[in-house]
Amino acid sequence: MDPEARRELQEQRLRGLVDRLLSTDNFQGARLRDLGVTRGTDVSLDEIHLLPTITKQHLWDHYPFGLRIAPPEDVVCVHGSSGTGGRPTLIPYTANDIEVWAEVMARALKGAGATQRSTIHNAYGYGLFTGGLGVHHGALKLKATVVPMSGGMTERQVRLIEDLKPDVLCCTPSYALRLADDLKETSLRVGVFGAEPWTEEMRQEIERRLNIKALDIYGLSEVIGPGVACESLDSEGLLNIAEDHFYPETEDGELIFTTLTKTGMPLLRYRTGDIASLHEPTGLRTFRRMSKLKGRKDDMLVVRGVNVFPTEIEAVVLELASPHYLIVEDRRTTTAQLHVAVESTQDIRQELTGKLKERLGITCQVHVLETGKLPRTEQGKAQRLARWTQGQAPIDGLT
Ligand code: DLL
Repeated sequence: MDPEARRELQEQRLRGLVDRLLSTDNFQGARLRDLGVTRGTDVSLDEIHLLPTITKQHLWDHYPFGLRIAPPEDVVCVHGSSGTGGRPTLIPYTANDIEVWAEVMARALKGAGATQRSTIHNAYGYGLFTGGLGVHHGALKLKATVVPMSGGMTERQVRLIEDLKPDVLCCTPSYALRLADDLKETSLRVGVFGAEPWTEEMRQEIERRLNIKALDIYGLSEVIGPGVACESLDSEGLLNIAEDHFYPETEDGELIFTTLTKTGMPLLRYRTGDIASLHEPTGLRTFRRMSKLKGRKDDMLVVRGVNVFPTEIEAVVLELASPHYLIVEDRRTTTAQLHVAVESTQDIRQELTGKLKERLGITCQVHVLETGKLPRTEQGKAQRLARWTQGQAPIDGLT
């Protein structure tokens, strides 16, 4: 779509969204009225940054469905995430929202080279988590064949990949590596991996071990699930944002999305907590793009005044060790320490400590463990960061 026409469509949709929010007396509508906004045409895309943002805290304050604007009979399903600190976030979807989701996911899969003839092995978890069903809706829309494996039971996954010869693999990047441990030559050509942070170094490792092209997909349940943005075969390391449905902004590096077309629980300027940069389109594609995620605001570690994202540590670790690692933030005393536990058969402690110091500017305590000593993720998102505030270390071997 021509960028100018796209912008017009976005503005029209933004105004429609504001009208929908104003038609209810709930939180987002009331806030707009307080600002003197009485109808959609009072707002414009150029001035969207003047409208208030909404955060996860607001979602928790109005738990479970206080921010829903659709009548209950229009809600067709609920998704969400268990979230930080075990506080769930729940999102009600209307039939319209599912249609939007299927559309953006079909695009994402198609951009990865999937077609109606594809077999998509879907090892994202099915359930409240949006990964499994998001890919599922997109694959159906594309009329591809989807194998709804969900997560876990690796032996059976390997068997079905060998038997059904899928060309597309969808799962978390850490699980792709887990599968690579047990898979030999496969029919797979491309993987669509996301839901957790992963680096270029991790991408190279996955591509080498599975002999596929590994693409990054981004999304969050509050906005829709996977499909908010996704790399395509031609997108050169950036993720195409489905910005006809999800209008992106950044503020201090943080991504903010407005769900232009949702009707169940639409969000105006949702602060994601995710850090990335926005880029203009190039080539034949006309959507703006975003960088791979640098990290989450709340995952940023501040160690002796230095800001460190776990992804920076991952990039260094993968130069020397296997992709199974754990960062432990040791806050037992007032001077925080970072421990980095890796698996290797060689004594790489000194070299890794040196490289980490060079990249981060701080000295980390490196622990080299035997292969298999660190926990593997069979289901859900990989846990790369543990906090140690008192008592026993989160894993054996740390002092
Ligand atoms: O993780 C949706 C999803 C499923 C995306 C499958 C991609 C593939 P939530 O469980 O709500 O939704 O978690 C959303 O996960 O705010 C990011 O911090 C993180 N995240 C998602 N995708 C990526 C990615 C799904 N590609 C949160 N890279 C987001 C880094 C990601 N982090």
